[in-house]
Amino acid sequence: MTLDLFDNAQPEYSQEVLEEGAILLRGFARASAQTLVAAIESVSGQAAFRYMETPGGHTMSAAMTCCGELGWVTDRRGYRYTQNDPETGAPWPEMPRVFRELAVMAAEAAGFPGFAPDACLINRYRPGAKMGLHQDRDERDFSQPIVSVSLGLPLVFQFGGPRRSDRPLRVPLSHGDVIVWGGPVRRHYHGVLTLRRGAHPLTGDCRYNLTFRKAG
Ligand code: MD3
Ligand code: FE
Repeated sequence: MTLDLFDNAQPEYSQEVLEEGAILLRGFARASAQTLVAAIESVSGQAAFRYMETPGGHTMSAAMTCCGELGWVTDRRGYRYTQNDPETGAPWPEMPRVFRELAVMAAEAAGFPGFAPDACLINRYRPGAKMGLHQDRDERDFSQPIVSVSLGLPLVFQFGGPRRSDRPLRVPLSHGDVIVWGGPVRRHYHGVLTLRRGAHPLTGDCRYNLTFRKAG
C-alpha cells in the first residue's frame, strides 16, 4: 500500500459496528465525494445507466451500471456477472483509481486487508426508487468482503439476517457513509427503503451507491 492511497481518506470519520462483520464508517468517503461523482459520470458516459429487468419480469427502480473486469447484470435469463456490457458489447469501463483506492482503504480500516475488488456495481436512485430485501450471492468468493459507498441524498438501509423473515435493522445512510460487510453477514438479507425527494449540492435529486465486490 502506498501513501498516496490515503490522500482520498476522510480524516474525520467515525466507526460503528452494526453487527460483527458489518462496519459502518460514517463520512469515510466525504473528502473524495466530488472525485467519486466525477468518476461515476465518466463511467456512465461509457456504459450508460439502465433499468434492468429481473428474471421475474419486473423492471428495477434503481438504474444501474458497472465498472471493473466484471459487471453484474440481470435480465429474463437470470442474474450473472459478465465481462462485457450487454448494451454495447464492449468491456465494462475500467474501475477508476479513486474507486479502487477508496474501497481498499475502507476494507483495510474495517479489518479486511488485501481486498482486491474486480467489480463495482453503481446504483442510481431517484425519488421513488427502492431495493427490496435480497442476498448478494452471485459472487464466487464469499470470503471477500463487500464495500458499499453512499453518495448524495440520504435514505434508510435495511439490514436483515440470514433468513428473509429476520426482522431488518433500519440504518439511516447519508452522503459519504461507507459500510464494509465481511464474514457471515456477507450473506445477510438487505435492501433500501424508498428514496424521498430532496436536493443534494453534489448529486441533485439522486443517491448513488457503489458496491465493490470480488466476483470472479
Ligand atoms: C449486506 N445495494 O447493490 S448497499 C446491491 O444501497 C445493494 O444500493 C444497496 O444491495 C444500495 O446489491 C445496499 C449495502 C449492502 C450491499 C451489499 C451487501 C449491504 C450488504 C451484501 C451483503 C450484506
Ligand atoms: Fe445487495
